[in-house]
Amino acid sequence: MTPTITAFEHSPDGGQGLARDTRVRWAFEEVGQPYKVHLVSFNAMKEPEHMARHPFGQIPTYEEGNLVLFESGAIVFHIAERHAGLLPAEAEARARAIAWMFAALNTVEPPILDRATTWISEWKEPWCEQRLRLVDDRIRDRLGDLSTRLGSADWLDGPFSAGDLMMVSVLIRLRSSGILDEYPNLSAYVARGEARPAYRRAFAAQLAINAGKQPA
Ligand SMILES: N[C@@H](CCC(=O)N[C@@H](CS)C(=O)NCC(=O)O)C(=O)O
Repeated sequence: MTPTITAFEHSPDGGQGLARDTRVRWAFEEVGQPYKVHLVSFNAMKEPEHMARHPFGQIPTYEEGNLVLFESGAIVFHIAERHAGLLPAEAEARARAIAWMFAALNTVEPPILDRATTWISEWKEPWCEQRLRLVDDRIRDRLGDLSTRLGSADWLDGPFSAGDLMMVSVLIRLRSSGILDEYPNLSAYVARGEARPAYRRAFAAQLAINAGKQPA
């Protein structure tokens, strides 16, 4: 059965690939699993039909038969568990790749999201600039350590894995801030992820929707 995911009918980023369906599309593309997309408007996301799929009224979701999942991390993990290509077969390497997925979502993404929230919701506040500086310091703490750990390696732990897919997806959100440029090896890491044919197909598919084109 072909899984169906949900995505924004009109993404607030206009197709820069920041909406979290992109990471799910990327995982599908890496493992060669075709998928369908059900587009939802902001209003429809808060209607009972979608709230039954996603308790917080967000995208992305994943449906396959009776299975309904939400949370991009859980969805990518599910795809990676079901198909070869995103998690190593060897048990300890697999556990480490999963740890990197959690690190991306739980340790690196939070201050990056804080930055977005500050820009979007708090820009009128007199303390916005001060808060932004503090948030950027917290981001730099994480990126500094991540940069040290990555060193000159291509990927975080051996071959490309779901851990890298998630980490690159999270770091991409920093592009417009310029902070990533302070860490050349992380910029190169993100560029390597974006250069993967699977990422390019995923990006193009979500861009086509946001540019008003029919998906290929
Ligand atoms: N932790 C969730 C976050 C989901 C999320 O924030 N989705 C955004 C799009 S990227 C959304 O639906 N925003 C609209 C809203 O929250 O109303 C995940 O990783 O899936």
